[in-house]
Amino acid sequence: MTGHRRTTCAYCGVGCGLIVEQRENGRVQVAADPDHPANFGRICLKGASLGESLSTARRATVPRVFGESVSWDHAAATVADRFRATIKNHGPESVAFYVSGQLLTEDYYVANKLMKGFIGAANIDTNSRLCMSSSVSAMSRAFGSDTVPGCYEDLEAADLIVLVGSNAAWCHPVLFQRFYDPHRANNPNMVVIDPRRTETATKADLHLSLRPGSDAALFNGLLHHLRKSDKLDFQFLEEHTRGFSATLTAAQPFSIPHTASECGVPEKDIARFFNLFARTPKVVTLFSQGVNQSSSGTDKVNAVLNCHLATGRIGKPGMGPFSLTGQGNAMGGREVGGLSTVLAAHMSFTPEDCDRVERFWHAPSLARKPGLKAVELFEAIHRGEVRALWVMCTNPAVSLPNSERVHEALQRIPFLVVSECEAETETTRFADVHLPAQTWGEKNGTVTNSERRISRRRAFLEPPGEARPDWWIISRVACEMGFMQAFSYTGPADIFREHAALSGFENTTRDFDISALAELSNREYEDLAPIQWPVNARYPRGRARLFETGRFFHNDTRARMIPIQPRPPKNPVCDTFPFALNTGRVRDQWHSMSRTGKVPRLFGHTPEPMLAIHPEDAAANGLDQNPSGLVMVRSKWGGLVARIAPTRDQPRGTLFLPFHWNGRFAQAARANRLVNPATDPLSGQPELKHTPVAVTVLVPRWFGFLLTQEQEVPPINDLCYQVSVPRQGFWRHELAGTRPIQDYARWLEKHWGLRPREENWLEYAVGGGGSYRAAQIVEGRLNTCFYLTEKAVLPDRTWLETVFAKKQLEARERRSLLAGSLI
Ligand SMILES: Nc1nc2c(c(=O)[nH]1)N[C@H]1C(S)=C(S)[C@@H](COP(=O)(O)OP(=O)(O)OC[C@H]3O[C@@H](n4cnc5c(=O)[nH]c(N)nc54)[C@H](O)[C@@H]3O)O[C@H]1N2
Ligand SMILES: Nc1nc2c(c(=O)[nH]1)N[C@H]1C(S)=C(S)[C@@H](COP(=O)(O)OP(=O)(O)OC[C@H]3O[C@@H](n4cnc5c(=O)[nH]c(N)nc54)[C@H](O)[C@@H]3O)O[C@H]1N2
Ligand code: SF4
Ligand SMILES: [Mo]
Repeated sequence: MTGHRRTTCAYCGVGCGLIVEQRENGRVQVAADPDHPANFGRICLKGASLGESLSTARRATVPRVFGESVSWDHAAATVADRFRATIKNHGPESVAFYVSGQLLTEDYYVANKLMKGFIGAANIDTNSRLCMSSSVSAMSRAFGSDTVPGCYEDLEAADLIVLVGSNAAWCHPVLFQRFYDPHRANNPNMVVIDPRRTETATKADLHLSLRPGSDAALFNGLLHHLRKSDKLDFQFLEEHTRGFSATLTAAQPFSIPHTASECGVPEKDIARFFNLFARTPKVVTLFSQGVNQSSSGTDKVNAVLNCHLATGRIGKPGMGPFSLTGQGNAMGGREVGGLSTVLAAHMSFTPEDCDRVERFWHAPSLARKPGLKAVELFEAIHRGEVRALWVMCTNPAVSLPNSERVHEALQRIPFLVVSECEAETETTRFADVHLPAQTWGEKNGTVTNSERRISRRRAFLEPPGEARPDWWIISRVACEMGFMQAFSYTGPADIFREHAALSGFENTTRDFDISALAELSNREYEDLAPIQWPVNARYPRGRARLFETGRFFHNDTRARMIPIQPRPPKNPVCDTFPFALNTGRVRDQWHSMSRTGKVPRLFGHTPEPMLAIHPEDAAANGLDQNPSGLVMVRSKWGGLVARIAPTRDQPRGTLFLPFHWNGRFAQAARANRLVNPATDPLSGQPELKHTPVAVTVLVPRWFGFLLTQEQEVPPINDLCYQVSVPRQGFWRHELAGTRPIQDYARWLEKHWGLRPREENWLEYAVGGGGSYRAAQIVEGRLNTCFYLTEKAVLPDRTWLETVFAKKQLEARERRSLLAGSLI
């Protein structure tokens, strides 16, 4: 296919519209869609580089069963037989699906229907459990429904934006640009609440660097202050809420001095924030993983919602609480009911809902109670209760906490199926059956973004080999299990229509209703323009905001204020593990890097897994005296090696490590080896932002780096640190070893396939192996350079990286090579 096609971005929940153009030469150009209401022509670097991520080089192209390539018939029969046998012998609860907010709505719908309606258990959970389940629980508790009340326009209409636990400048960049423009004078006021001084915080008018985990105290304090300064909307409270007096009583002790001491923030900053909030009616509070990923995440979100309900600042232009969804279709997953704790189409496990869904699906054995939540699910595998697992579109070996234990579970489970587009991930290594999935650019369907806007993903590429869309794979297995009638879909449009019809089925009380889309023709589905739900007879063009009239989805139409008793993180720091480890994202990588890892320029920003630490903490622990910068980080759950990046942006006593790195690019730097599996009692969301750890110096025998045009090589066993990333035209390998290298040339030849014996090899070695530098120029171009030392400082990589781009080195550049910078 050549020409233009509209679609949405593969990555985050902002849900930007893109226009892809396939050129005659096979190249794909990706640009922002000027007409898409999520981004109106804006794009970020990850989105803009999607065209460079399309290589099919490492893709899965045929089904594999026990390591053998097989036909789809064989693979589907194997999966169906093993699932059927497991269910027969051990009951429906002995099987489970672990799915993903990156599936399309149609994929997700079919997976949920198969598990909850036809297998008859609710053991389908999703990586969204790790992502926004605390927000789901809190909004359900407050509103009686999992509803994001507002829309992106509210961010532009607001006078004050409060970001709680969100690094939106990096993680929701286009949304961030909608309310922050460095060239504009009248940006709304911005308050950022985050222990770290993030990129987002540097743009804020006020940054509250609060003590990790103290957000509930902060918002209790705010509620109390709103009351004291007479900013409560008593009419709204009287008419539209319940529980406010108990809630205000619980907030009573949180005076400004008390809040300041609980949060470790100066009183004057607390007062400034409280006053700004009190006097600004048009305020949007955006929240994300800094509050969700906590053992009290649900309470923290309710503490935020309380403040908006108490002031009636909800459902109106420019104001409201706003949960940021992370993955491109986390919201779509919630719509279909992809979490084990809900049923389908925003229905729960009440007898009426079960009866309704059972009739709609003609389900032979509908699940009647919630299933296992993600972290519990992997524990149930250890206990032998779950014996067959199907993982789709997620990489739990990297992304679940306490990952050594997760690896053991993946090893231990009698039958593991993985639907994955890549040929190899840390999870597929454990798979008995690997089903090759299509991915972005190949698949057709819909996604829903953070503001409830449904948009189409459209295919524009030929899938490699036998890769298939996820809805097809699941339906194929369902048919093989004997559920032909319910799963004989001919395409995603069939599934979407059914999903839309279910949302409107006997619906008098549910927020999620897209019944006006249930009759779309295939053509109309193909052309579907972005639209915000609900989309029904009353709102045929969708609806920007809910709760305008103060009516909520609890039976009595009133929202609930929830009294909050703040709780500290489950596992406190102690003498043995004195640092609080925080984990999260970097600007240019996406999760376990399966797509962003294919784009060399995305490694420019953060080429290594760096551990952020305050310089005084580094000094106090002797870490600054170690020229390699390498450290061992240990927790009760595991250990890893990383390089420190001292920065005053990181508060004392805390550390930050990105969770992206895994075995493919870095040996032993997977953050979740360390992370505790503590979860929130209501949402089951793990506390990924707080694990007590210890940090000690790691003194390798030698350390260095190798830049080479040669291809990627397998990890070398006797290294204590190896990070290998692609850069434009070469690979960058950061290395450290515990054993001395006797003969550098031989070592390079053996492990890296380099040819140091050739004439064009320049080298320089000092005294018995203390230091070694080498470079090789082939046909006038830099082909390889290698720098190793036992204790000295290595040259900066920046200049050398630029030399790789040169077709012909100048004499001065050649002379400078072994120095590592222009002399
Ligand atoms: N570049 C990039 N963008 C992404 C993703 C990606 O992988 N890469 N993933 C997407 C997904 S799935 C998600 S869920 C979103 C996540 O988006 P964000 O939630 O914005 O990202 P995180 O880096 O996980 O965490 C946000 C911040 O929470 C802070 N934090 C830690 N502890 C606390 C605390 O106790 N209180 C407060 N107030 N803050 C705290 C951290 O310091 C961090 O800066 O990003 C989406 N966008
Ligand atoms: N320590 C720590 N851990 C975290 C977090 C954190 O902040 N700290 N954040 C958590 C959060 S919020 C999230 S969302 C998770 C994300 O964690 P994961 O879900 O594990 O992340 P991804 O790397 O996006 O995994 C998606 C996988 O699906 C594959 N894939 C892509 N497209 C398709 C497709 O169409 N079909 C199929 N079948 N496969 C496909 C990709 O190649 C990739 O292997 O991580 C969580 N883990
Ligand atoms: S902001 Fe998110 S959806 Fe938009 S282009 Fe960037 S990664 Fe894609
Ligand atoms: Mo997420």
